[in-house]
Amino acid sequence: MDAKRNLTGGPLRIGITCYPSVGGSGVLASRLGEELASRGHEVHFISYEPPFQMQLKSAQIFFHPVVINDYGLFKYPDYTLPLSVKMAEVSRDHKLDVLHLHYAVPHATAALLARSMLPAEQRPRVVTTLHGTDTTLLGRDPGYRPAVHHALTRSDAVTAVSEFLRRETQQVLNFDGPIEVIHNFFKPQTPLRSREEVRRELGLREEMLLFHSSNLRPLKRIDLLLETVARIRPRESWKLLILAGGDFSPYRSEMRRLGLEDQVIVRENVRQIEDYLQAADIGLFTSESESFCLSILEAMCFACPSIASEVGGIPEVIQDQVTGLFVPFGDTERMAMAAEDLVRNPARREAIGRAAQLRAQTEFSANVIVPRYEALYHRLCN
Ligand code: GMT
Repeated sequence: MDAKRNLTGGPLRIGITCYPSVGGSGVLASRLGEELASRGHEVHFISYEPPFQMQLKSAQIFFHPVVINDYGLFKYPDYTLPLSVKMAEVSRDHKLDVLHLHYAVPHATAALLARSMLPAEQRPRVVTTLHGTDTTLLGRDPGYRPAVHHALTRSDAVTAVSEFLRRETQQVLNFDGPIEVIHNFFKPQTPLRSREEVRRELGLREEMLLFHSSNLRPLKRIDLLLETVARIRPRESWKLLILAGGDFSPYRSEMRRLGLEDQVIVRENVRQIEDYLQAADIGLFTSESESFCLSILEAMCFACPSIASEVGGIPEVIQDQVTGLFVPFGDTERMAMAAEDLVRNPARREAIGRAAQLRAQTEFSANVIVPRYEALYHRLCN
């Protein structure tokens, strides 16, 4: 390692690659970049477009676009190779200390290739963060599994966003290298509108606002979410707001079939989620698999208690009956009963909401989590 870079606790030059589209990993990576920049590090995002929620306001944050050429020669356009070339270029030109990749494939794969394009003294350390799909989906696909395993084995450090995901990765990929668990964090921005203004926009009077946000992937089980709310009585007591990262139209027919057109409000691809989070009273999450569920944490930050299926890493985020409520996966009747109970019982709802907010602030705040990444980078660079 280059002597100049042998920094102990000083500012670093960090490259970050994530999926820039709507999704927890992109939110986490962009907010991590902002936090690192505010702590004096130089941050270089490398991707095909700027991350969804990234603020390019800081002089310490740079964005390097990856240009994808659709050569007729290729049946499918290739992203991994131009990404690796850009990573090598940025590492060399900006003397990166660390490349932090969110997702092993293709991001860590590209970083490893980039590193091998560079002379030894210009090679950054490679940190790979697992968010879920690398293990739970691609890790089970024989067409990807060896590539995921290779990316993890050759990374200088691997982190996972939950204990659950660490264990799954060890089992599914038979990976026996170290994996450091660093939970997700969320630092809410100040809402731009008041709770009353948002409730007015949503057409609410006295109703409780039930809340769900996700990218609507099939594993979020929007079918179960709609089935749950269809059971909640009385209907006049609530409305459901869905913040959809993506197109909600495939679910409209099911919504109509359940007679929920007047009960469900959908907002797609919202950037200022804090406006809506502050207006939410109860979160509902029906996923069949979830390595962490950043959306629950986002709700917790606004003292909104969530009812969630007890799957994956969710029990690391909320504790049943204390900072949230669990129901067995798929039990829409139990979830509906739990929601009715919270709708009827404001004192209990507020107590769980306040405990959730306190846990978010003490366990999953930027001040707790970001120094863990900084310590990891410094350990690798020294
Ligand atoms: O949830 C998704 O489908 C998207 C995915 C992502 O890449 O954003 O989410 C994963 O990463 C989030 C951030 O670490 C976690 O909060 C989600 O639980 C995880 N999703 C799954 O494991 C299904």
